[in-house]
Amino acid sequence: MGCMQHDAHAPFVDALIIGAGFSGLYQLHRLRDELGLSARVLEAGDDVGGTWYWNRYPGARCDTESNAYMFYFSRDILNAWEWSERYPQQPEIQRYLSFVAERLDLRRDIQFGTRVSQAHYDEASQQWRVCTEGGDTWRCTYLITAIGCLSAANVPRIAGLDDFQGQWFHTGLWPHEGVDFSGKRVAVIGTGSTGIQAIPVIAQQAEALTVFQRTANYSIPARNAPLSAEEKHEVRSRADERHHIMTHNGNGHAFWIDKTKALEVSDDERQTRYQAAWDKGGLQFRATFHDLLIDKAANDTAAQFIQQRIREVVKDPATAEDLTAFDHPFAAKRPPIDSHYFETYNLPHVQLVNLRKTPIERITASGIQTSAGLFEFDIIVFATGFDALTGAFERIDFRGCGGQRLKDLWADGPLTYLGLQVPGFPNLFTITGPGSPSVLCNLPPQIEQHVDWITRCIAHLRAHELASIEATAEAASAWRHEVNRAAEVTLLTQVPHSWYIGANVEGKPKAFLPYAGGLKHYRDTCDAIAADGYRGFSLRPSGR
Ligand code: N01
Repeated sequence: MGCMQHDAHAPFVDALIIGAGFSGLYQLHRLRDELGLSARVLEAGDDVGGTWYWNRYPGARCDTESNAYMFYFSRDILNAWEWSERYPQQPEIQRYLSFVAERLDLRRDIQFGTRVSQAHYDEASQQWRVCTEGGDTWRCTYLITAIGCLSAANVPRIAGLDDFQGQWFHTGLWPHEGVDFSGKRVAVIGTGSTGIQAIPVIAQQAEALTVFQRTANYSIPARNAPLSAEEKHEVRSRADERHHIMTHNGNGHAFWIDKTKALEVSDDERQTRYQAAWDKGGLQFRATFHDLLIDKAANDTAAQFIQQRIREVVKDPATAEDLTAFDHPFAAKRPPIDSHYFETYNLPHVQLVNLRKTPIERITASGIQTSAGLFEFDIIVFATGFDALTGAFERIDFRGCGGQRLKDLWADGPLTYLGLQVPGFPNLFTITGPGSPSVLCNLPPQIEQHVDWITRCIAHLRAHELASIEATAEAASAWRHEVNRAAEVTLLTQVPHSWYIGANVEGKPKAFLPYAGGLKHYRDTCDAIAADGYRGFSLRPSGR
């Protein structure tokens, strides 16, 4: 409880924002510079960036194309920035966010090196009291989480890790000074988007690299390249057109999903279309046909195409077999894109261990013991993902009305209304929270939508002299039902071990976490609810 007891003189701001990534920066700007509120960001890292501050692993790069991975709320800011490559690398995104922070003079209201540990709602004062690990207390009217969807690193509890005499790292908490792999025997555990980005880069340095794969993963070539002068010009000249697509399709990317169904064209036509998408590269591959994520038979055609391409690349037949032993539909888990990932397995110093055949038994002082024997390493890299969407909330002791713990309320899975608010937690807003499109979407446009909605909501409260807004329990329960319904019509639920349902973290309740109904439909729903007098929320006057 500590800091909560001595808060009579704790500083007060209208709005406190936790996190200084894309979400926190834009939210600070809108509340401070447009609504004129006093606002402060508390950020655990020593700089802006959020996800991109922590994820500095080798090869860290965004899978969204740079022209869609940026803010669109200000054409001045958009026009003043220039990306160098088709997909931005981590340091460039960090520079971009720093540029935005400078341009909007945000840094003066961000407190770095400050990790929030507790946030309790005080019903008498209708204020939030927020404590930090350093022992500071703040009071605020509105508390906004901008803590990211994939920010709580998941290091699997493998027996013996403490015995390991070498070094180990999780990709999401990468040392700022970097890691020198030269002359080292390196293990990478995990072949999700992160592992697939990191493995080819680590292979360039390491003396020997062993990849431990549990689930064979699809990946599409990224075909990254520097942007030409014409492409750089187009980022600006076609911004309106691109933004229209990003906000009117389901996934927030700057491409439309083809309206054709996979099985309504001839085999030749289908192959030609897949090949063109493969050659173009990128996440757009899954937009080749309209029904890839809803019809298993359609999806199978994409899966087979990808399997054939991988088998053409990987020379060792046993390795190719292990890499393509898919057990889930294509893109039912977030599909990675890669730069020479499969080619990496043709290098003589790189080997693959299929954990489905020979599972890890334990980690020892010198390496990883599998059922096939001991592999010795100097460095183990965990590319094992995140406690997604709810993990970052679990790490803060949130308590709402009547002292209710968020942890308890979410014991069977998150309960939110629109992924924006939680019943019993007045004036707590959760940017890209569970139950919003979040990770099923390109995040910057989803973040802009959430921040815009929250800002309008707070403006509404102030204009009508309302003290608080809170999701009703009924609305949250109905929304949970809608989140499940939207997922069930897709193939996304056909992956038993997906992090979309929390299955990657031991003990985590199984519940579908993001909203799969698409960003456009979601935004229309949020807007209609606001226009309808904030249907499903209770709005309370001051001093209720
Ligand atoms: O994590 P993941 P990630 N023993 O959970 C394996 C975003 N992202 O960091 O599939 C052995 O996808 C696990 O195996 P399995 C993006 O949204 C974005 O790669 O569970 N293996 C899997 O192979 C992405 O989807 C960018 O069987 C274990 C891997 O570790 C999300 O982050 C770049 C294990 C984890 O894959 C997460 O991606 C990178 C164990 N005990 C990431 N536990 C952009 O470009 C887990 N694994 C924006």
